[in-house]
Amino acid sequence: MNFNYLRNFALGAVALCSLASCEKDDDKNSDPFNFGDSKIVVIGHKVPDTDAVTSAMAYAIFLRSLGYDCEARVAGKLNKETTFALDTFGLKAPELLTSADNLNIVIVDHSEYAQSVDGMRNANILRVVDNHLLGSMTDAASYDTTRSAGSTCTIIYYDFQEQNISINKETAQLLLLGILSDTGGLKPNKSNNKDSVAVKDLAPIAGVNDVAAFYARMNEFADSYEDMTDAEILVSDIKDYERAGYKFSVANVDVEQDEYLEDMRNRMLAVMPNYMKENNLDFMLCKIDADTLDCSNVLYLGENGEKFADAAFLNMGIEDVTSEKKDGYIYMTPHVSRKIIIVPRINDVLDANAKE
Ligand SMILES: [Mn+2]
Repeated sequence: MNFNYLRNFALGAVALCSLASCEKDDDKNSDPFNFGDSKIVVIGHKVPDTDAVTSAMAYAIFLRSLGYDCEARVAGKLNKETTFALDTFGLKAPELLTSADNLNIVIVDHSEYAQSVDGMRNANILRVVDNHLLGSMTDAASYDTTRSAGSTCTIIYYDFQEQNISINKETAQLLLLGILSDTGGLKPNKSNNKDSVAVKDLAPIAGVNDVAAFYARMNEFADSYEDMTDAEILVSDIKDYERAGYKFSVANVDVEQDEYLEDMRNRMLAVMPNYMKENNLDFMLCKIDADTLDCSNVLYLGENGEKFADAAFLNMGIEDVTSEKKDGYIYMTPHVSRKIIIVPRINDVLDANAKE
């Protein structure tokens, strides 16, 4: 398909017809992103969570609606929550992509090369669609990373609105899953009004009558570490970063009950050294959240890990968040978000202690 032709045709159509009579279809067939006519792969981060998977699937549908040759892929094995969620709606998971070498890529739900599949530095990154702080992918052709939203699926919901593309049942299901997963079922500290508006609109299209009950069922699978080793639990929701010359990772682990906290701290501390060594990290953090107590325990390991964690998370001066040094970890309450609190604050400390 010749996109320049289509775009010029659409522009001509807009110029020729009056504002009142112009059909929306002309705009729909235009090419708002100039991605050309080569095949595009949409993909989220390694250790994919639900948002990383469903945002890739939904954005592939979005780009196909705009006329692109496009498919979604995943960067790793799906977790239990995502598997349950897709199965519930009878949706087929995308295939695994092992190398992005020389491919035309749209990145969703991350902007760190350290979190991408191998070969991403040799890919042609057309666009980054993400709701996290901008990471090391500073050389993409275009970005949609500045909207504050609780999930990448929320951003994509508004993309559909802005392009006047109607959202079908499958797309609504995908977007709803990503939003609910990333915002913990629209928790106030993980979401905003944009997410709530999207969920309210999407739920009926997706065929979900009771959103709270639906999320509760999803969350049972998210919290389940059944049949997993401690090393598998540690990496079940881990993210790798490179900043100011440092390589580090931040793991995220949940326990259902407060009395499991001490046990989980000891189990993660036992498996963290191996992960650090295998991945050549300078240091690593592991945040363990307990739902019932509404707290986060931040473990640290590696050279300067304790020093950096102390600088980042003690005396934070954030209203409504208290932190305290305990024996071998930092205790914070209420529980904090890796995206909103942990990574931005540790980045600031690393910038102030840059290796270069
Ligand atoms: Mn994600």
